[in-house]
Parts: sequence; structure tokens; C-alpha cells
Amino acid sequence: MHHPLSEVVLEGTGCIDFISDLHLQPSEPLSFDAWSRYMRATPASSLFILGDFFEVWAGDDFLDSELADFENRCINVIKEHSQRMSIYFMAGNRDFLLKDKALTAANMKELVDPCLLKAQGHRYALSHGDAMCLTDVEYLKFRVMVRDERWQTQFLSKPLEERLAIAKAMRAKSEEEKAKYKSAFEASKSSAQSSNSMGSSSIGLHDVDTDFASSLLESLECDTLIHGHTHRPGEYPLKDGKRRLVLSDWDASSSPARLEVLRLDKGQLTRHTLS
Ligand code: LP5
Ligand code: MN
Repeated sequence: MHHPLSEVVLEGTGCIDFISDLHLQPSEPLSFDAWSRYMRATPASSLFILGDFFEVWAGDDFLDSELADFENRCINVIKEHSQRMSIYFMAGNRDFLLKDKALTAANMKELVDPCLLKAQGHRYALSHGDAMCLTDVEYLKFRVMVRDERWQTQFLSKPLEERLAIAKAMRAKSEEEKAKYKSAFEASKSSAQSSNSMGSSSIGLHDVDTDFASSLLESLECDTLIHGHTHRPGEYPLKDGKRRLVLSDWDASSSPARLEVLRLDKGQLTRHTLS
């Protein structure tokens, strides 16, 4: 039985990598190739995967299915590299059903969201980010439902084929919801009198709530929050000199390709673009 970690303390000076939102899936072999090249090449001694590593995860028993060749390959790559670096996994909104069986097969340590990391003389708050997007009201309701243990037990008791079909339908629904939000946002922008009158309100672009982020940092006594999910890579200042570092999602097929790692080395965080 795994006990997800709410705190990780890393001694030593080895560098530490953070990635998220790779959305690995069999239909995107180039992203898998880029990630496996990265796994071979990284000098990191610890790797933090902060959610949405897989495009979708309908239950660990999928690994026993003959359809899961790709997912088994991913798990095996992690396991192989876990011999030389510690690999930590935090669930995202796509792969929250990745549990003990897959974690053990991959030799990954599970993290609670949010999690405190103490390393290289600093303290960092780590999160996927979805739970901090407070304007994403419908999603947050959905999240409460699917993170509930009883709901999960019930869902996981359904036949795998049925779960895969529900997951597929939910993905389609999610894309549909995002498209609706986006067009409503575009429409409200073009009808707005002045560009300031709208701002990036809840209509179009859900983002991490800055007050929420600040209070998380305060409660964990950190200056820096690292998260993914929003697909808006960058550094965003928060009050009192604190900051939020947002990881990039990965897509080897887009041009230019989005393949990025955030690396902590000698107390400094820098972004590394892969090729
Ligand atoms: O993932 P992304 O980037 O598209 O959007 C997220 C939020 N969406 C999700 C859903 C995932 O994409 C799909 C989940 C796959 C998990 C597989 C396990 C099986 C679970 C089965 C669940 C029934 O996380 C999206 C956010 C967006 O981030 C913000 O950036 O807005 O949230 C939504 O789209 C949720 C809807 O707004 C709420 C819909 C509630 C519907 C509940 C009915 C459940 C039955 C559905 C069957 C079709
Ligand atoms: Mn996400």
C-alpha cells in the first residue's frame, strides 16, 4: 500500500527536474520519443511528474489489456530510469485513476496535491494546478465527484471497455466545453468597448486564482509555487515577492514543438527546451 507523500526532503546537490502535461498517448509517438530521449539524457537525480502525464487513464487494470502496449512501454521506461533517479508522480485531472499497481510497476513515489518540496536550501510548493482554478466551477464540482473514494470504487468496478468508452466521452465533452468557453470569450472580447473592460475573466480563460496561490504559499512557508495544467508556461509574480512558475505542456507535433523541462540546479530554476 502506498502512502502518498505530502512532503519530500531531498538532501544533496543533484539537480531536480519538473515536468507535467505530457498527455502521452499512442497517437502521438513523437512526444513519446522526445520524452524517452529526455529520460536517457537528463542529468537529474530526481524527477517530479506533476500530473497529466498520460492523456487519459481509466484504471490500472488497463495495463493487463492487449490494447495497452503503449502505456506499458511508458511504465517500463519510467521503471528503467528509476534505478538511477527518484521519480515522483502527482495525479492530474487526466490520470487521477493511476494508483498503486501502476505506481509499483513504474517504481514511482506518489505525491499528494499540493506537496511541499525542500531541496537545495529552499522550499517549493508543488501542485498540478487544476484545484486552484477557482473560476472553473463546473470542473471543480466534477473533480469533487471523481476524487471521491466511493465514486472511484464504483467506477473501477465497471468493465474496462465501459470505462474506456466513458473516458472517451468525457474527453469529447471536455473539448466541447473548452471550445464553448473560448468562443464566448472571443465574442465578448470583440464586442467590448475597450480592451480593459473584459480582462481575462472567467468567461474564457480559467487560470490559477492568485489569492489562493498566495495563501497556499503562506501556509507551506514557501516563496515559489510550481504547477502545470493551465498550458500557460511562464513566471507570474505574486504578492510579497512570491512567484508562480507554470510548466509547459508537451507537444512534439506542433510547430515549434513544445518540449520543456524546468530544472532546479544549485538553487536556481531554469527552463530547458528539448529537441
Ligand atoms: O482535460 P482538459 O484540458 O480537456 O480540461 C480540463 C477539464 N476536463 C477534465 C476532463 C478530462 O479531460 C477527461 C477525464 C479523463 C479521465 C479518465 C478517467 C475516467 C473518468 C470518467 C468520468 C466520468 O478534467 C475541464 C476544465 C479544463 O481542464 C480547464 O482548463 O474546464 O473540465 C471540464 O470540461 C468538466 C466539465 O466542465 C464538467 C462536466 C461535468 C459532467 C459530469 C458528467 C459525467 C459523465 C460524463 C460522461 C460523458
Ligand atoms: Mn490538467
